[in-house]
Amino acid sequence: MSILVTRPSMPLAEEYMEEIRPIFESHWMTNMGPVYKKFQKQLISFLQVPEMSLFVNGHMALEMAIDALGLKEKGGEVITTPFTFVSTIHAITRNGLKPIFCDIKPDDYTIDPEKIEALITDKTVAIIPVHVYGNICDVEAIQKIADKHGLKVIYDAAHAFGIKYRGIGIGNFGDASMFSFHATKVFNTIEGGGIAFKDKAYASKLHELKNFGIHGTDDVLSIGGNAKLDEFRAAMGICNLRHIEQYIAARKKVVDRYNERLSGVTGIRLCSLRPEVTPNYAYYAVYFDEKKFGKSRDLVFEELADNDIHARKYFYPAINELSCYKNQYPQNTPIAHDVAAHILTLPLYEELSLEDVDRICDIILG
Ligand code: T4K
Repeated sequence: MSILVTRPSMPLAEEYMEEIRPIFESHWMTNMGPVYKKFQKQLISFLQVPEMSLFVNGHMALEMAIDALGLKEKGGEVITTPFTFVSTIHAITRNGLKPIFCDIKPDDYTIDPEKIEALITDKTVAIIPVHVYGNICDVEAIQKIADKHGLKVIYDAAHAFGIKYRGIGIGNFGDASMFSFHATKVFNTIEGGGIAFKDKAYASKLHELKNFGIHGTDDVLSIGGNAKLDEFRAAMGICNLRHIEQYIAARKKVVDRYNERLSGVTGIRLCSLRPEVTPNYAYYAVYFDEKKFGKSRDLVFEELADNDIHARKYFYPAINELSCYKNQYPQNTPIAHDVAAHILTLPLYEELSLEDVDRICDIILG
């Protein structure tokens, strides 16, 4: 059987059927119904965040989080990272804002706070950092810069579900954090996403934006879209949340075995985990230094593929090399380009056996 980069965690079919049975009785399928509300409450408690608004996917959640902070109206520049999934940057540009690419740190691939201030101009309105692979950004340094310059901070926390920093849910940092609940994530609602935030006034703005701008029964306050999480997906979330500790524990076993086999190998660089972080083991990213290791990232990728094992080059190429963004925005991000050219994310999911991890490592090291 093929080994893909990931395989979604799912509850037993019977458990899901049980959870959706009330929807068949009530015929209430979407528009923030009782299952949505129950799931929202459970998520707020699990993620230890003050408030949450749930969306049809992580991308729409991020797009609307930017809009709800008034940044679309204001216009201007947003400092972000070129080492991310393209969704982060699309969310910025689809709001009419200009992404300004800041380079990343070579050890954990998150935005380098030491390089942010030089990019701030009178047009800068926000910073959108990414907790890439579940590696936590330097949240304190970023907040200090944002406070000094009066900027909003929205974290793309698509990869960071359930992570804590110093015992605090990661969704508490910045003005808002977007979590993705896509099938390929540690936690899924099939498709889905959520915004965690503190400011209660923000809740009604997000609500309007994801529900056509409707307010009450007789008026439409703003030009919103439609990005609501439906009851069936919320039910999947309730089921998966019941098992999340087990999913994360299984992923930890896989990561521990990869670490045993790959750490200390000359020419292989693994992600360094920041101290005081409770991780979620979202991705296993390996940097291959061809000169020292003897094989390039692309050769390892092909050798694995020849054995029906499909790792992924997340995130290659860097965003400012993609056709839709190339040459449009200033770019001085050599570390991001270097990492994008050398990184491979290895298969990692709850059901991946340690025998398969060994087989993957044997091919890599062979
Ligand atoms: N910000 C960041 C930093 C993100 O990484 C993402 C999403 C977002 C924002 C936006 O969040 P969402 O709007 O997606 O909630 C995948 C995912 O579609 C995407 O969610 C994810 N990041 C990105 C990193 O990866 P692809 O194009 O690589 O997906 P795909 O279809 O190739 O699937 C990956 C592997 O998973 C395949 O080998 C097959 C396996 N798979 C996939 C699906 C959908 C399954 O086994 N079952 C499945 O149902 O983008």
